[in-house]
Amino acid sequence: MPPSSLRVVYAFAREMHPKNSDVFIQYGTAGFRTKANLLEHVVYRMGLLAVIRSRVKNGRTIGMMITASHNLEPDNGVKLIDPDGEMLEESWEEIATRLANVSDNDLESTTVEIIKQVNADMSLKASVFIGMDTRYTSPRLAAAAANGVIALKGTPKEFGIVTTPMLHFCVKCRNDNKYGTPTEEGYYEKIVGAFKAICQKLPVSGDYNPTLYVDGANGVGGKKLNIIKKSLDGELDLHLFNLGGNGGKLNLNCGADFVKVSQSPPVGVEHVPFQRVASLDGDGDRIVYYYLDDENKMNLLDGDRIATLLASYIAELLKTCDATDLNMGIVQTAYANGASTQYIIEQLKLPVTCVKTGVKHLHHAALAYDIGIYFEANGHGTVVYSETAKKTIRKIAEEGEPEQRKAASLFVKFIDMTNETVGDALSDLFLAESVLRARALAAPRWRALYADRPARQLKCPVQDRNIIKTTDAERKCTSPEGLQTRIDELVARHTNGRAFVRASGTEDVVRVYAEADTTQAADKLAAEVAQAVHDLAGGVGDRPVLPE
Ligand code: NG1
Ligand code: ZN
Repeated sequence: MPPSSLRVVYAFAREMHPKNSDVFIQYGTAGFRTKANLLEHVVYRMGLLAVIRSRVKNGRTIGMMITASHNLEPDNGVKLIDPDGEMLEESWEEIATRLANVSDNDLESTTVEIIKQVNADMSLKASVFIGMDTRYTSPRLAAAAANGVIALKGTPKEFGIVTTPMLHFCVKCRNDNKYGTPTEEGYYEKIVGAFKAICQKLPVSGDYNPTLYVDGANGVGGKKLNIIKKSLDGELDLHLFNLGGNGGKLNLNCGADFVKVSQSPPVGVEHVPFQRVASLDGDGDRIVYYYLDDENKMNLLDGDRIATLLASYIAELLKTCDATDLNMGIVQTAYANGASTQYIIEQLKLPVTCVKTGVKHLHHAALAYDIGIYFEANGHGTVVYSETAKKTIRKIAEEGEPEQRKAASLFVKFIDMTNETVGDALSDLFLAESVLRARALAAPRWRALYADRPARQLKCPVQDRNIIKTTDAERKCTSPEGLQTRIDELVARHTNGRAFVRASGTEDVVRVYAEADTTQAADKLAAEVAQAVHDLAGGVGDRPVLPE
């Protein structure tokens, strides 16, 4: 396609999706995310970029998801999905940022430059899958995305309202038909089908109760569970709350992020003592569990707990299959509770890798293992299996001794139930429920596997969060000068203290995390570190901390 035909890129921009804001916007941990009214031109331009990316990948399908995940309703966002269902390759984030910020007048020439820079063959076909969450601003943004795709003569396919992980799954299936069928139904068939097959092999026993309450965060995940519920043949007795009706607001005082950060139960959910509740986030890629005890005390089961639960069960299956030469490890971030890391190393005797925040980092590190389990403490995670691991397990399921065969055939279903492309609240829910069922476990015994260290997370407003630079998987801060020394002094005053700070990739804040041996001490340490950030990193306002 000669550059002259890119005139249409400008025409669409000017007529339909003009850039009407000068606010600089950056492709961060989760793509572009900000107030929805600042995003239309950005999403249109990402439609252009998705087509270029598809052509660079020889016409393989690229995904575009319109969502701001756990953020409140006024926000929205867009992120690109690479052909294997993974997050956009990191080196393209800068290109995305450049394209999003140029003026409408420079859009055509910048597009031409990018096409040259990445060496895209514009004569190839290009395919882009577009999905969106339930926000009222999403349809308009999805239309802008489709226009971007059309402007560069790509083919958009709209999936309507889907969870983020469903779209990742569909992109992967479209490019690799062995993985599954690239539709929402194909997703249910594979993942829910595998869960039902596991239930057939594992009758309910012991303390496991198939009743599960779910907080849907008034987002898309709960809606999809409502569809799935009808096909579960009673294997799971789902009670769904916060499905978006009754005036419930997306992620407001509910959902996985609220539950994890505030360590308190969501509104809108009926509570029965010791009843397991799964709390999803707005776009269905995060899940945490919790229950209230008979004194109404919150007992959280976060991403670290899900990771350790899955890991211990997979390790047992591997042993029974006699396939322990497959190596297995867990990937966490600095936000993982210290007690979980200790439990993995000392009790599960598995290796742990610690990486920077952001699923793309966890995902890549997990691929280094035959079986890599990765979870952020906030409940975003999954399991990835190497081709060798899959082949080995399938072979044992067919040719092994009877005991091995039994374990391996459970394992095969476990693999099918996993959305390996990205953390997926629904797939994780079925994985966790399967393990609880296999182990005949109730939530209190799951929680008794180790005792969390008390922790507190805070956020601090500063003039420019980019002043904070970190190293050692974000556990040490190298800028501004003196901040790390100050943090070290504060931490040293607390028994079992640990604290770190980093700039958020999704919000204009610096995040503070602290752990200590009591809740009071963790709260105190977090507040002290926040004060240090305020003093040394250009805090704005009189208070160092914003409410979560
Ligand atoms: P930021 O805002 O960079 O901390 C948050 C989460 C990440 C990840 C992204 C994407 C925490 C502390 N951070 O990122 O883990 O999930 O959002 O949604 O939970
Ligand atoms: Zn999310």
